[in-house]
Amino acid sequence: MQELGRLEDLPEDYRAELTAQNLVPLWPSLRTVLPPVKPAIKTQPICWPYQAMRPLLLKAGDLTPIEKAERRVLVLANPGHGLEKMQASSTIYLGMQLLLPGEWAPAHRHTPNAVRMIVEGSGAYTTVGGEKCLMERGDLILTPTGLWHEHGHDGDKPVVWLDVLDLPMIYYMEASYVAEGQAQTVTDEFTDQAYLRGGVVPSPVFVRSEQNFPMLRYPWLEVRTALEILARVQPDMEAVQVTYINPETGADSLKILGLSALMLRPGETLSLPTRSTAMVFHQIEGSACVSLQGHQFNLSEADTCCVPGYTPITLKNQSADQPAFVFIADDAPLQKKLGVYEVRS
Ligand code: GTQ
Repeated sequence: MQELGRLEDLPEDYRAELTAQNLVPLWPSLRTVLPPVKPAIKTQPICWPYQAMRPLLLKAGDLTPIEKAERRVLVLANPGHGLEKMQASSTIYLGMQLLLPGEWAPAHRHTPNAVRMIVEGSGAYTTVGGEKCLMERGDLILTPTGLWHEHGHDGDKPVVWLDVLDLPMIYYMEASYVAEGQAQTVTDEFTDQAYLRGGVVPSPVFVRSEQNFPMLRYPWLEVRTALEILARVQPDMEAVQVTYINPETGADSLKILGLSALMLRPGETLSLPTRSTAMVFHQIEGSACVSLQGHQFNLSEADTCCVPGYTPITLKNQSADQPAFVFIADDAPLQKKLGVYEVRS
């Protein structure tokens, strides 16, 4: 590639004149904003082992009452972006949230979309748009843009979940804000049950609901069963993986974040092609080894890691006789809508 003129090649008085007019010459920075072949990537491969995080999160429970936190969260920040940016990748935010028995995280709604992957404990619930969603290990609960949500806990042990938000994306768009609200009246519970059988959806006789988000809770036991059946009935499948979708439309459940669950069969090694999206892996059950150029993360249950895009990734089940289950989040729906999603062989 042709070497381009540098800033220093320009006379100082000319540069000063440009600056005074809020003008910038493109060519000294052209190769920075349009690097050859592959983007410049800030997202570093990082792992957050749960057993290292957990005592610090519980300590936050001692140090900061819920009233002083609103959401008691330790953010899984990628140093490649700068910790203060609170980003796991360019578009994805990750946080570990703690709710203690009897605590209540008050209702609010915001423009970023959130999902929760329940990590530990039981008896907590989150109410999203009037629907009370129970939180059990491995459940995935959506909190789409604009819906009121609050978290409560009737159990007797701490509850912890992983928050995945498209906050960095919405913040970058200068569209991120929150509104405070009143405690919601619960109008629905268990509506996810209406969609649990694949291939059929409810057909209302008079009006079809225009609801964008018909399913808010994806119970882990059902998803796990779907994966086990898939492994049995389609033994030649290259990956035993299911996508969390909107059951009314078949599209991704959210517009920016892509969400899926992967089962690694006992002893299985799965090589993923090089993709343009960064990815987050969270170990739901079993243990898996995530490897990429120069890095290897051994994920035990409840561990979380992120890997950059444009890098081939290999996942290996560490056990020869037990399946391993991994939750995966990326921004493929966003990249596909924008036309920049790529798979390279
Ligand atoms: O639970 O509503 O990790 O508003 C960050 C922002 C969680 C939440 C986060 C939030 C929430």
